[in-house]
Amino acid sequence: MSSRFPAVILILCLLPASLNAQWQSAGAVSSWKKTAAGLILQLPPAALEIQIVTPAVVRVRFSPTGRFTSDSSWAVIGRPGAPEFRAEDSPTHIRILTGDLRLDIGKSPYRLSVSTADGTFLCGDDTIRGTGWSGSAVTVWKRISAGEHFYGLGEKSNAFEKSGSALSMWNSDIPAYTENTDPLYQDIPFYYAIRDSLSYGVFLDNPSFSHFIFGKEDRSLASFGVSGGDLNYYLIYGPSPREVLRRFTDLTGRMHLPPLWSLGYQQCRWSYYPERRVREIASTFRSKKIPCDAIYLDIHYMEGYRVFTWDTARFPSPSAMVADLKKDGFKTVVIIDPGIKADSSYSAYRDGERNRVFVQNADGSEFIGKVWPGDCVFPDFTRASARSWWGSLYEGLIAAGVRGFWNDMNEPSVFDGPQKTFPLNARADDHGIPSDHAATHNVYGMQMVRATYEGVRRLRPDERPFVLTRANYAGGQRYSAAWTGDNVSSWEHLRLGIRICLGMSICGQPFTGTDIGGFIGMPTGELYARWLEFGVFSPLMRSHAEINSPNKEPWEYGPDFEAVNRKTIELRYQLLPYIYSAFRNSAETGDAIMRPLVFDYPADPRTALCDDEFMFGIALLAAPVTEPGQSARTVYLPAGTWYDFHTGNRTAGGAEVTSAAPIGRIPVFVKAGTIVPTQPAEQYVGEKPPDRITLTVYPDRGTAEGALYEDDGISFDYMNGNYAERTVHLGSGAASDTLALSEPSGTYTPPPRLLEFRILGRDSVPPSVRRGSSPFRQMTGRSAGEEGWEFRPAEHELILRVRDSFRHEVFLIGR
Ligand code: MIG
Repeated sequence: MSSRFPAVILILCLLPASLNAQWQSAGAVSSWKKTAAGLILQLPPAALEIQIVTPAVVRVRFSPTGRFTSDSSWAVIGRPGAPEFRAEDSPTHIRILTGDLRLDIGKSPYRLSVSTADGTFLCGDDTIRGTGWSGSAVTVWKRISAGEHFYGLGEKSNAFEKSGSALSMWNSDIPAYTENTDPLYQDIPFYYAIRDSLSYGVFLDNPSFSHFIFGKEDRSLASFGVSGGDLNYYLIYGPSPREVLRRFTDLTGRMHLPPLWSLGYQQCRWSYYPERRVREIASTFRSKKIPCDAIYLDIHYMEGYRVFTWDTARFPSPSAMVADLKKDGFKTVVIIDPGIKADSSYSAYRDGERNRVFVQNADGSEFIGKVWPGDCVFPDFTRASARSWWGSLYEGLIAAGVRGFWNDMNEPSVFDGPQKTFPLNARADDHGIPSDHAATHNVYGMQMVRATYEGVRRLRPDERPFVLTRANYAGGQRYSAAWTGDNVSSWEHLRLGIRICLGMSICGQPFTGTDIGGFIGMPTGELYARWLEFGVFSPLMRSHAEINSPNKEPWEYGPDFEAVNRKTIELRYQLLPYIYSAFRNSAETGDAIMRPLVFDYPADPRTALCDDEFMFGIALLAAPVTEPGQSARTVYLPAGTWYDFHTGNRTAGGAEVTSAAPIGRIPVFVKAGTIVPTQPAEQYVGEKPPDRITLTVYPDRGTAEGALYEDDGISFDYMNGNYAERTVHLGSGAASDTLALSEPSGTYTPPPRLLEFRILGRDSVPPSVRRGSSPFRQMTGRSAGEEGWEFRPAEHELILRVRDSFRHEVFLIGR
C-alpha cells in the first residue's frame, strides 16, 4: 500500500521538474485588456485571466503557455452573469473594484493583492515568488497574515488546523489510514483562511494532482499548485466562514434533500449473506426493538462480483426478500463498484463493449485492471454517453425494490499496476475535449456517483435517490453522501472520524459519516457505544465491519451495552425532526450541518484548534467522548448561554465546563435562543406518524427562535412547494411573553398530532396563559393528549400542549 504514494508523487511532481529543471516566475504584464467578465493579461509566455464572478468571488486563471486549457468545470455549476466592476490603470498597478473587494494587480512583475472594499488586506502573492511554473506544474505563493489559520481541504486526517502541513489531492484507496496518511479517498481542493472575524476561501478547481502547503516550506507563505493544466482558482470572500461556504456552494451546488429514511440508523457489514442472514439481522433489530432503517448488501450478493447481478444461490429471490424487508421498514442498499468483469458471457460487459463506454489506454486499446471480479474494464465516467449507459444499468435493481446505492472503489482503485489506479495517460474526456486520466483522476468517483444519481433519478423519478460514495470531488455533494473509508476499531480513529467529517462538511459536503465501530478490527463494547453516540450527531449514521471481523451489530456487546445502544439509536430518532430541518437548511443554503466551533465563533481564539467538539445544526453543540474509561468530559463552550441537553440546566459559556458522560450519554449543549424539535422514538422512519412533536424552547434573555421543516420525506414534491415549514418565536414583552408559531409555508399537511412546547428556564408559575384571545386551560397532573398548560417547578419548565391546527398560534404568557 505505502509504496504507491512515492510512485504517484514521483511521477506527478518530479517529472515536470526533470523536463525543465528551473522554475520560471511570472514576470511583467506586456499588455492587458478589459473583458465583460474581468481582465486578460499577457505575461509572455504566460497569460492570466481575472474574472469577477460576483462582487465577493474572483476567479484567477493562469496558463504558463499563454493558452488556457478548457474553460469547463466538473465542480462549478453556478456562474452568475458578469457583475459590474471598475478597473483603474496606473503606471505600476491595475486596480479592480468589485464593490466588496479591491484587487491590486502589480504590473512588473505581475502580483495579485486582494483587500476588502474598505482596504483591509485579505491575501496577496508573495512579492518574490509570485506565480511560477516548471514544465506543466504551476504554483502560486501567498503571504500568510499574522494570526491566520487554515482549515478545510475536505477529507484530511491530519491536524485540523492546517498551518505547518503539506497536503495533496489524489483520490486514493488507503485502508487503515492514519493521522499521517495523505491523500485519502476523496479530495476537495478548497480551504479557508480565517483570522479573527475575517475569512476567505480558496478553491483550486483542477482535478489533477495538486498540492497545498501552509507555512511548511516557508513559515510566511502558503502555496498551492497543480501538476498540469491551468492554475484555476477562486478567491471567495466572507467575511464569515458561513458566508464563504454559502458562496462556495453557490458555485459548486448543494445536496438535494435525501430521503428521510437515510437519516435513520443504517446497518452494514462486508457482507451479510445469504438471504437467511439478512433476514435474521432485520428480525433481530425488530425483536430487540433497536431502531434501524437500512440494511446493506456488500460484494457477496453478486454473481462472482459482477455488478448488477445477484448470486442466485445466496439470494434466490431478491425481489421477495427486499419486499419482505420493506414490510418490516427496512430499505435495502447495495454496493456497486466501477469494475466490470471482462467476461464475454456477462451482459453488462458485452453491452458496454458494444457502446464503447470503457476506459481506453493511450493507444486506443481497452484498459484492463484487476479488482474483485478479476480482470475488469471500467466505464469512462468522464464521458456523458458512458454515464447515461451506466445510469440505465440500475433498472433491474430498482425493479427489485432496492432503495439505495453504495458506490465503492471509485478513486478509482485497481489492485494491480504501479499506481493502483488507471494509467495516467489513459484516455478521458473533458466535456468533449480529449483529455487523460492524470487530468481527470480526482473526478472519476464524482462522475460515477453523478451517473448513478442521474440514472436512479431517471428510473424512479418519484423518489429521491440515496447514493453513498467513497471517492468524490468538489461539488460531489450534488449526487451523493460520503463516508470516510476503511477506518480502524480504535479510539484514535473515533477521534479522527470527527475531524475528517468536519473537514468535508465545511467544504460543501454536508452528508458525511464514519464506519461506526471501526471497519477493521473489533471494538470493545465501550468503544462501540461511544462511537454510536458520535453517530447520533453524524449526518450519516451507519455501522460497518470488514470481512472476517467478528459480528459488530449493536447487540453484540452484552445486555448492558445492548440497552445503552438501543437508547443511543432511539435518541437519533427522537432528534429526526431537528436533523431533517438541518438538512433542509443545508440543502437550501449550503450551510454545513456539522461545524467546527471556529466556523460559528471565528473571533474566539479558543476555537481555533478545537476539533473534538462541534456544532450540529443551528442549536446543538456535541462533544463526543473519545477516550476509554471516562465518566465525564471537559467541553469548551463559546461565549453566550448554553443549556445542558440532558438536564436543561443553564451554563455560562466562554469557559470550559465538565459534563457528566457516563456511557450512553454524550455531552450535548443547546445554544440559548434556539428551539429544538423532537418526536418520540420509532423503529424506523414512517413506522407510524408521530403522535406528538415537541418543541423545546431554550430562551436567551427571554427570546428564542427556531424552525420546523416537514414534507413527505421521499418525493421531490417539496421542490414544488409541497412542504410545511414553520417558525417558532418566543418574545418577551412588558406584561407577558409571547410564543408564536407561524402558519406553515408550503402546501404539505402532516398527519394530525399534538404539539408540545417546553419552555425552559422559567422560574415561576405564570399568573395566566392565553391562547390567542381566549384563556388557556391549566392542566392538573399529566394528562397527555389534552390541551392546556402546566408548570413544572423542579424542571423550571412551562409546558403548553395543543392539537396541531396547522395554523398560526399565539400564546400570551402572563408575568
Ligand atoms: O477492497 O466491498 O471501503 O466499505 O466493505 C475492499 C468491500 C472493498 C472497501 C470499502 C468497504 C467495503 C469493501 N471495499
